[in-house]
Amino acid sequence: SSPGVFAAVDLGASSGRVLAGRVGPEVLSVTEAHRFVNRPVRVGGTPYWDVLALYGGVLDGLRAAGRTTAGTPTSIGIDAWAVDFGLLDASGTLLGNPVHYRDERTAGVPERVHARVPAARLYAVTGIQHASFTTLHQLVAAAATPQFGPARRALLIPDLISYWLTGEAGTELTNASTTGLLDPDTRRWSTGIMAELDLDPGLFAPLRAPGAAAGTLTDDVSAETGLPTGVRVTAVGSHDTASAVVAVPARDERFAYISSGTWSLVGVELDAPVRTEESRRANFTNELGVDGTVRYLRNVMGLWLLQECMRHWDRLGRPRSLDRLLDDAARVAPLRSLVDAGDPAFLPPGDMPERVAAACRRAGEPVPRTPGETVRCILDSLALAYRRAVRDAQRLSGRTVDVVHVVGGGALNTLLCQATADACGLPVVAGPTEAAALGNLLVQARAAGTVPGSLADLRALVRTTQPLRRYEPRPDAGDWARAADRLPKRTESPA
Ligand code: ADP
Ligand code: LRH
Repeated sequence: SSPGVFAAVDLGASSGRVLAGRVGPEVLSVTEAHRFVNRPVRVGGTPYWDVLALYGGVLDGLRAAGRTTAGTPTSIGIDAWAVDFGLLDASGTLLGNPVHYRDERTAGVPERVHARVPAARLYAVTGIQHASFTTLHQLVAAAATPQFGPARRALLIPDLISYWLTGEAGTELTNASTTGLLDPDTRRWSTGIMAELDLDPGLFAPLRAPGAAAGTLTDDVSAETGLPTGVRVTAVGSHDTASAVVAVPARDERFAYISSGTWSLVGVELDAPVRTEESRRANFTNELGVDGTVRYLRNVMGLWLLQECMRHWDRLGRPRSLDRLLDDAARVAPLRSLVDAGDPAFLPPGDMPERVAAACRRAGEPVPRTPGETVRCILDSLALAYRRAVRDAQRLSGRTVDVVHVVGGGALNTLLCQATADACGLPVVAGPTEAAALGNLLVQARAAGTVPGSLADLRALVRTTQPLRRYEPRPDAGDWARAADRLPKRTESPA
């Protein structure tokens, strides 16, 4: 078959992009049609996603995608960050801006939820990590607000964009798994858990799997973007991490991945969920992947720590470029100061340099005095958290790995990639950077029949067409095992 043309919309927590791609046997050529910032807006103390600005960026991107040399896309796929949703009334109108998962409206909610459904039972049914921000906790918080009265539908972010493009509502499966309300065995809603928490299963649109048809562009969208009305929207792994894992260029199953962006999602790919008590206490999550896979992973705080430091220095009127900060950090002695990069204290927005300093003080670590020292502390602490997650994933799942794949924007951070190889004692293969968009394109292409095959075949296509960089672990790069003992062990999830 000859290559097909597809557009991928990938909305990350820090930026959105639309890529146009030609995909066929031995062909995976992509052009970035449009990139735009994703800047959450704080109103009255609540951080919101500016979802109309994002949708505007999607329309601009689709218009641009139609004009690249790749040709007119026949299908569009949408992926975005997980857990968040918009509420719609009976007429399909959005009821207010989606609230950012970093909002503190869920404070105290997990405790209330666990009083009704114990944490151990939730994990036994859904296999989903304990986190303040899961959709389950957000919905329980939202249900207590007046806005919820007229709400008839909750659409996850990529499903909301898809709805606006096509007029058809659905809930894509990989992202549905992040709600904490899905049973990964049946791949259906856990209506039992929903009933125990007074959540109406009818709030969610019908489930659809990656590869399924999700509608065609409305006349209005066609006029806005200049794309033909016949252009399809295809469900992809609409959870950005699910799409990113599709595009991990692994040769076989013995790999760990780090999907490295605002978050670092660190884990392995399995055929079945692991829901042991040990796994629950280690706060590993079982999110659904494409083709019946399970993404068994831990959320590590990620480059958010660095983004939020940069935002703080900007606010102070002392902006620093990423390149300069990474150069400065490279000159600081390795393993100087370490913090627990999974500490929920780092979750909300705020003065991150001070929060990092405070964590160092608490742990008896040298307190960073300069931006370079702060950034070095963040990168070393992330690498140490990756080491722990890669080791824990293997121990808890029984899967052995011999390589760590780093995908996403963080794959461009050479200092972090080398530290990751050193910390894990394993080779790191870095790239592709736009893994989520590539995984999105590949699943569309397969649904359209322009590339055949299994997940392994799709990965081979990424491996043979995309630039990758390899880092070997250096035996003399510091004592990471001893470093791991410097930090107190935190219990990851509630009893
Ligand atoms: P998200 O999808 O969560 O918005 P991305 O995958 O786009 O995140 O990754 C964004 C991050 O990638 C940035 O915060 C930055 O730390 C890192 N990054 C991007 N470009 C570079 C670069 N040239 N060098 C080092 N790091 C980079
Ligand atoms: C990464 C991501 C991650 C989720 C978080 C909310 O963008 O989707 O997989 O845990 O955002």
